[in-house]
Formats: sequence, C-alpha cells, structure tokens
Amino acid sequence: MASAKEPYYITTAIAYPNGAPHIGHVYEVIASDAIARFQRLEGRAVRFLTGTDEHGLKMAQSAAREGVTPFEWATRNADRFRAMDERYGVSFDRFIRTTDADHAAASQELWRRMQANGDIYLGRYEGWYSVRDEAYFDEGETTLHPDGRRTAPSGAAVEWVVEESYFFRLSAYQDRLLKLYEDEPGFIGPDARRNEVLAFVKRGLSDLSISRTTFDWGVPVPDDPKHVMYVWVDALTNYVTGAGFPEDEEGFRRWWPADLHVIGKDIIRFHTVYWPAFLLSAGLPTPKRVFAHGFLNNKGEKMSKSVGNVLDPFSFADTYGVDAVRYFLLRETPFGQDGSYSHEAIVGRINADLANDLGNLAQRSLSMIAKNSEGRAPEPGAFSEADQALLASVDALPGLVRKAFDDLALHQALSAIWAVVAEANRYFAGQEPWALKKTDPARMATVLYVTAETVRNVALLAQPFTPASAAKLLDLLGVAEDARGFDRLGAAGRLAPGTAFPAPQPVFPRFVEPEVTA
Ligand code: ME8
Repeated sequence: MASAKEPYYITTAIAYPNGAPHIGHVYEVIASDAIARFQRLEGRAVRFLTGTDEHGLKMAQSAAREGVTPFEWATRNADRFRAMDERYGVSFDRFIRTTDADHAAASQELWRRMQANGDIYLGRYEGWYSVRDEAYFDEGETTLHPDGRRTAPSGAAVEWVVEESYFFRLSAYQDRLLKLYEDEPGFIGPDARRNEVLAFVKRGLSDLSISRTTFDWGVPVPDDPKHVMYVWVDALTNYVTGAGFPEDEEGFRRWWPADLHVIGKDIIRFHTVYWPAFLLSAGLPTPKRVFAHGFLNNKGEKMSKSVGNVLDPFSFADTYGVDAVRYFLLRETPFGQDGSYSHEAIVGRINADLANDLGNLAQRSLSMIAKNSEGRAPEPGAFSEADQALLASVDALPGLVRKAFDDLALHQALSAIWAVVAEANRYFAGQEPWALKKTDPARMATVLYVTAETVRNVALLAQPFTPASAAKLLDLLGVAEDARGFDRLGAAGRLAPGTAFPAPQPVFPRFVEPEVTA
C-alpha cells in the first residue's frame, strides 16, 4: 500500500534573491522537481522545500544601492524566483523565505541548543571575508594580485574584518564528522565531492565565526541582539524550519531527517561540514544525503553579467517550451557534472528526441488507431516474437529507471527510456502496420496495441521530467488521472482493449527557427 511507504523530504538550496534567477537556478529546481515527482509516483508522501535566502551583508548592500529596504529588495526578487518555479512546473510544497516568522524562531532555537551544548563562545574575529560568497577565508585560501586586490577562490573580493563575534566550536567536530562520512558512505555525492570534503576535514577544522555586529540584516542572536547570526547559520536552518522545527513536533518527526539536500558544487562545504556539525551539536539527526550537481555554462563559458550571457529563464521557456528545457537540461548533462547549453544543442534534442522519436511514434500510432480502430485501444491477437521482445524491454524499464533514481543518475533514467523509444520506432518501421492494414488487419491491431502500450509506459516514466507533455500523452491514451502512478507500469496497467481515445494531437512540436526579417 502506498501509505505504508516511508515519507520523502527533499530540499533545494535557497537562492539569494539578489537579482533575477538564472538558468543555473532553473537547473537545480527542475532536477529536484523530477526527483520529488518520481517519489510521489512511487506512492510516497513527499515534502519538497525550496525558497530564498534573504539575510546577510550582500543583500543589505544591494538593497542600499537600490534605495529600498532589504526586505523590499528581497521580496521583489523572491517573487521572481517563485514565479520562475511556477513557470517551470516545480511542484514545491513550501516556498520558504528566511524572513518568514517561523524561520527566525527555528534559527534561534537551534542556536540555543548549540549554546546549551557548550559549542558557542564569544570571541573576536579577525580575518578575510567575501561579501559575494558570504564566506570567511583563511589567508592561505586567498590570492593577492599585483594590483593589491585580494580575492577568494571564487574570484570575489575579500575584505579584512575585525569584530566581536560568537564562534561555533567546529574544531571539536572533526572526529564526529569523519565518523559520519565513514558510517554513511552515501551521505555526500557524487564520490569526487565526498573525497574533496574528506580531505578538507582531515586537514583539521578551525572554529567558525557565526555572528556579525556591523550590520543588522539578519536573525538576532538570542539574548544578545546587537549580534545577528552569520547568514549561513540561518540559511542552513531553513531545512529544519521547513520540516516544522521546533513547534510542530509531529511534522518534524515525520519529515526529518531530510532524505536529500540538492545543492550546487560550490556550497558543498557548508552542507557537509558546517550543517551536520550544527545538527550534531543541537542533538538533531543529520540529513541522509547531500548531492552536489555541477554548474551550467553557456556554450562552455561561465555565465556572467559582464560577459552578457546570463539567460533569462522566462524567455528561455518562451523560446523552447518548459518541457523541452526540462528534458534538455536533465538529459544532456550527467547529473553531478558540469554542463553546457547552446541553442544548437537544445534544438537538436527537441527535434530529434522529442519531436521525431517520441512525438512521431505517438502521432503515427495514434492516428492509425483513430482511423482504423474507431479511436479505441485495439484488441491484440497472440503476441509474436517481435511483440514480446519489445514488451520485455518496456517491462524492464521501471527497474532501470528506479536504479537510476537511486543513484541520482537522472540522465541515465532518460537514456534508458529513450532507448526503448528508439526500439519501438524500429519495431514500428519493421512491422509496417500501414501495409498490414490490407493484408492482415488483425496483425495490424496487435502492432498498434503493442506500440500504444509502449507509449503508455514511456509517458508514465517521463512524467517526472516532462510533466505537462507526459500528461497530454496519457490523455491521448485514455489513461485516467488516478491510473498514472508507477504501480500501473508494465503488466499491472496494460491498456484495456476498447478504451476510448480522444482525437490525436501532436504533443512535441518541432522547433522551427523564427524567420529573420531584413
Ligand atoms: O548559494 N549552474 O545561493 P545562490 C548550476 N543562498 N547551479 C548554479 C549556478 C550555475 N551556473 N549558479 C548557482 C546560495 N547555482 C545560498 C545557498 S542553501 C542553505 C544557501 C546554484 O543563489 C548554487 O550552487 O548563489 C546553489 O545551489 C543555488 O544555485 C543557489 O545559489
């Protein structure tokens, strides 16, 4: 029974609403959305959290430049992030803003627990800080340039900071963190990132400055409001706020620890070193898995405002279509590695994989069914060897797709599904149902049945990736809304002969280059 399955809690990083979202942000939320949808289709209760990270010096400084309050600035941009999620069909359960009232309460409670455990002390911070990264750096990690500028590894400028600060006793957590990585080898993925973090922690950890006094745009430190929390302390806490901590004990027990934090590779240290240390200190369970995806580059170049190649996700969706962008981004790049996109690559995938391979297969078989089978699922005869071979590939797909999702190899799920689409196209071409129409109509009916059943399975499995188009395909196959879960894959949900199909319509249009007018 679906309800007996373990609940599943998945989160994305929360973005800085310090400007408009870009395609890198889209990438992270649609990958997470595919995973959330997959788990729901498996019959699990899913909670999917995404949102915005609104405190910190960077936000305060940009708001000042814009001449608005930090909250107004955050709201303006948080609204764009939320609209972007909605535009891309991201099925989040809560869009958390770190300025939400329950989040301040959660951050302060987490702080109190770390303090009660003896891990927070007052000291003085002297060192380098990068506002753009909102991160502290050891001098050895920075680079001094000939012109006197000093920068963080990301290239962002660092400034020398001297102020009274609370510290978190991170140095005391080295052994416990190493034990966590050893006891739970799946905690950090992909493996390359795990090795990076392991090497970093083995070198030894310094205590972490966790409060600031020179600005006030943050969550006040309990009992010492001249300090605000370091933005990453409050940011990371969003994951427990979103699970109901501390007020909603029942919700928190149900959802925490998170099954998966999806993040980008640049923030792995915050999530796999600081965050589990804070949780261990507060006596809370650590998340089950943290997975870092790669960075998306425009034609292989890093996106940057100064290069002028930062793509607007809304016009991207208008140009190519939401499902096409989702498909392209998750198919093209192995999840966990850096990826690249270009107009040519996207159009190539749209026209080859979506329009030609799946779109034509569906359109050709469904039009023949409309004409020759009174628009109803045909009645198959005995299955030939070729029919059985294709159905065997179809029925092996759920196993392959589940394995791919277990490994978070989303691209492999898609390549397995599209391998069956390719096989079905070879089958359809080889069986020539249009020729059978005259010579052997019963055999034609069987071929059309097997093809339609293949499309049904492909559409079910494509739902996490291309939800709107998959739903259209399932509509065309007369599959009821409540018969679209993964318990209907394969033999358990075979098309019932005689099911009425609506008139077929193309689902995946070809991309046609707009005409250039002189
Ligand atoms: O890091 N390609 O916010 P953020 C792929 N507020 N992913 C990218 C990317 C790109 N070109 N650029 C950014 C923050 N990302 C913090 C997170 S979590 C408690 C706090 C990813 O707006 C990035 O790796 O800079 C991160 O996972 C997410 O987008 C938000 O980045």
